[in-house]
Amino acid sequence: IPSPTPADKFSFGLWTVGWQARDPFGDATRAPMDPVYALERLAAIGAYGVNFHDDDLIPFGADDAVRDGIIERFKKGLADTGLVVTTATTNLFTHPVFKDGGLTSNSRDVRRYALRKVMRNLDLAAELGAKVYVMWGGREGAEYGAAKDVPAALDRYQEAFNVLGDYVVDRGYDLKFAIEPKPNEPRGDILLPTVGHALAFIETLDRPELVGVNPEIGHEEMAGLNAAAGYAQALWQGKLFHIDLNGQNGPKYDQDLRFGAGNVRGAFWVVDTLVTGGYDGPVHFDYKPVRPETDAGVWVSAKACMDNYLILREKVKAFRADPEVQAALAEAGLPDLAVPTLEAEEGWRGLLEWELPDVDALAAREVAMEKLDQLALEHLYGVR
Ligand code: 3MF
Ligand code: MG
Ligand code: MG
Ligand code: MG
Repeated sequence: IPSPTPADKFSFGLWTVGWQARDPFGDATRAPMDPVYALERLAAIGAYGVNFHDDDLIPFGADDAVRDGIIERFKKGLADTGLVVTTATTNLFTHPVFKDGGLTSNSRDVRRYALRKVMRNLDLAAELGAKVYVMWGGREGAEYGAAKDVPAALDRYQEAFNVLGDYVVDRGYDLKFAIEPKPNEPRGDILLPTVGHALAFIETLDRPELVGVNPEIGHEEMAGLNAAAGYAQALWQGKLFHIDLNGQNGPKYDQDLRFGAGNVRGAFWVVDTLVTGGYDGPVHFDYKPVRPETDAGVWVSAKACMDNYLILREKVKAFRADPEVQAALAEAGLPDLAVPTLEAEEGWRGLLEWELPDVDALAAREVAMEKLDQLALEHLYGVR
């Protein structure tokens, strides 16, 4: 396998490699990670970019002098390592003030405070050159039906995106937003639970062009969905502004396994979708090195995320270039799907002139779908 290089545009959140592995049942197994150490280790394994929640870099409540010192030191780390800040995001989920949500909390003061927290970190994101601002609403939801008025909460969510859109435009920031859907966890049910919900919501905003999606493989699979299909529709709508790649084994808690672990077939089709669809943004991993690992295992897993992407990228390219695959695609009717159903100018009137086909013959037509999928599996299994 080729080694990861910055040209591959791999990026990691500070919260991924820096996760201390605290879970609902157990304390941290790893020490806090110095963000500059993270930059050095990421650069050493061939990463291109980094991203962070405000509180990943600057501890919640730090005073201005501390904050400025941390930012200066981080900037120096970026300059020394050549890493790029690709995106940034806001932590609106850890502090108890956000126990009932941030932008959609029932408390108006919490909502106003949450907006200020986002605005403050948008300033830093712009200063550090991030191009995308991720919005994951982990606490925007509820456990019980009556506890959240969903239409009212969506009104407030919409209001928040409209105000934040005004903010980046008025400030002249070159930033777009990417909504990250997730069905549940930490809330029992989260607003904008899937890519589809988010895409529909975006069209209701004042500036829909400023907002896209950041689908995470595991989050779609938690909802029992085919992640690749979500990425494909987001690309089709021009809304795939960012990606969170990781591994998941079906609908259960958010596993955040390293990319390539978990649903391997799903990962193959995600990479196929990204490569075939021409996605050219950062290839970002949002995963958690498993709790038993020490620092050594953290860096093994980070490198493995990139290696697995490169392995799968080679495999999907070989799959698409294989003459047997191309023949099977033709047999399965894929070229025909690319042809518009009606002739130009034909319209429904022209369609009425069309002589109806032999339906029984059409029903009996050959398809090569089993053959096609077996070819994909053989590429994935490494026997082709
Ligand atoms: C949670 C997530 C988040 C988001 C992040 C935005 C803590 O399941 O996936 O990570 O990715 O908040 O980038
Ligand atoms: Mg996740
Ligand atoms: Mg996560
Ligand atoms: Mg994520």
